[in-house]
Amino acid sequence: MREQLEEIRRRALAELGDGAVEAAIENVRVRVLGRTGELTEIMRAMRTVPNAERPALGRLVNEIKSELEGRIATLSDALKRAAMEHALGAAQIDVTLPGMHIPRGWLHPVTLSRERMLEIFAAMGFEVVETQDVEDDFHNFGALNFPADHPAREMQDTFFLPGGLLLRTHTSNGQIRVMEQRRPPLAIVCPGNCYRRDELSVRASPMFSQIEGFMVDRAGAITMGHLKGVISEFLRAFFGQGIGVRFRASFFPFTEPSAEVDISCLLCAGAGCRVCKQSGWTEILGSGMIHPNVLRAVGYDPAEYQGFAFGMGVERTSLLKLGVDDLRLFFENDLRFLGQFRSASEAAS
Ligand code: 2U9
Repeated sequence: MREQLEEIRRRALAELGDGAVEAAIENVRVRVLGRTGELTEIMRAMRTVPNAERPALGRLVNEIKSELEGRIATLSDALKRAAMEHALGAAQIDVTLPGMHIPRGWLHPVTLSRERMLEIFAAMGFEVVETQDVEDDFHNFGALNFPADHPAREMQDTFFLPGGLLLRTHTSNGQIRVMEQRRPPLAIVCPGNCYRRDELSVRASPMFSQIEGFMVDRAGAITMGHLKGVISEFLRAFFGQGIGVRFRASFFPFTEPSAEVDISCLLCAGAGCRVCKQSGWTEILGSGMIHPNVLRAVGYDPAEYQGFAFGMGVERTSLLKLGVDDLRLFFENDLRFLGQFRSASEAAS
């Protein structure tokens, strides 16, 4: 049996020479060391060996086993290292190649305008609140006193979603939600995207952004005078102290009385030109005292609370401020156009 063991060792070591490939190593491992391998068979046959010889033979089996295991481990490590070196050699990086230029971005002109507008309102004590774009009928229309047959509620004007939801057509939903949750005094501005079924054109876009705001306090504490003061202050801070501001009576379902606000034409300073259609004025926002039905819809008693609200399109306001004559330029993302606002972005950040 001793000779048999030495023969197993000799043959295995011959097969596990320095150049042994993976298949040969695996072959020896299974044939000699495996569960039904040659060494296991010998251990089993040990029962027939006289007691006196058994310990020495057992030691020899163990010695051969660890010798072969050690040799297999050494060869496997060497093979792994060689494979790794080969892979690294194939994927060598040429550190002398020129690097890839990653250009730094800057803020979009509409984002810059929005941030400036919010900054002016924040300086007047308004809090900025953002709410959801997907809304239900009540928060977008019902609570805002839109009659059931109002054209904005038609399929061709609003994007309706399954389950009675819709994409908000203005950010007024945010103001309704704030009023539902909180009690006056409140001074809030709500920026956000709005959606209407318009084709993208010089003047309109199916997605645009608005800033709306409101101020509510005890009845009598907030008047049309406060509305005029806040709006005039905002417009002069945004467009320049020298501009003219005028309020024109108007109608909205959610405000009564309502007023549209014009600024003196930025191009001709009020003298009259093609852009302002010789009127000297450009419409800039809508406003009014919050309708009693809107206050009731959020659980406020109109005899107890009163306030004003206003709304404006951010793209339209930016367009007038920057002297851009086509709304589409804000959505096309042509870097030749956007690049003109790079320094304004860097100055703001
Ligand atoms: C509540 C109560 C009243 C917000 C208002 C306007 C007038 C308005 C338009 C300007 C151009 C939207 O982007 S635009 O098309 N907005 O004319 N918005 S008053 O009134 C509200 C809002 C919320 C609870």
